[in-house]
Amino acid sequence: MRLDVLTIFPEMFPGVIGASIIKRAVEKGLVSLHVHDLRDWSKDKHRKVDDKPYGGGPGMVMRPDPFFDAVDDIKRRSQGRPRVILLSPQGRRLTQPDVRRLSREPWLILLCGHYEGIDERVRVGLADEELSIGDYVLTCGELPAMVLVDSVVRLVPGVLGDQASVVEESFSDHLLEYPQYTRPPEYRGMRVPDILLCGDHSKISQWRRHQAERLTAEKRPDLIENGPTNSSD
Ligand code: 9D3
Repeated sequence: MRLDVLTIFPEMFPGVIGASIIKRAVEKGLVSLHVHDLRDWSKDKHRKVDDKPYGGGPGMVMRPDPFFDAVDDIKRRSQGRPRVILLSPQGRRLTQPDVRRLSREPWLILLCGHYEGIDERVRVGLADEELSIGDYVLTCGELPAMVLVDSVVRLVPGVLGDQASVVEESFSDHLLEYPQYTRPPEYRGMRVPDILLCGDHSKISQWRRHQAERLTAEKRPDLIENGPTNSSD
């Protein structure tokens, strides 16, 4: 899978990319990830990519042409059709089914916007879809782009060492996970449940299933009522 990110803050990415499973995926050649500075496509001598809003009002708006020119240039460098995704608070909320779908795409281009807003023509004429990562306000689309990259890259075949865990996840994602324990058997007065030490694997499976159901009902009743995604998606 190829991923291109268009941003005015390219320096935000290397830390996240270099310190995670994403780095291994890139090193294994499973994913190629290219972060581009949108200002490289500015025609202005000060590398400006925004301007005053038509019709007046406060703040600035990101111009459409650097986005369109950048996507044109990036497309020309590779063959195939990329899926262009605009990260925006107005987008549909990203869920695991979207992540799964996007992980099957050969090529994604991610467009990061800003609090000041983006010229509407980017949404209408350039983006194939518009996604948000949740109902809270951030200062920019760069963190959401990293969230999307992280969630999608981990599902690219071969990226996770243990593919069984991904399969299992797709069967059980309407439930939270059961509680996990490791040594020591007692810590600060808190004991590991005896059943996990008894060695009876069918009993242990039963207990884990029951705990998963109990924890989900307690912490995320919405998952039981609506299935893996919220009904509003
Ligand atoms: C002035 C009105 N604002 C809408 C609430 C505009 C605005 C705020 C914040 C425009 C962009 C942003 C920056 N956030 C994103 O670009 C963004 C985002 C987010 O803030 N929350 C959740 N998902 C996303 S995806 C991109």
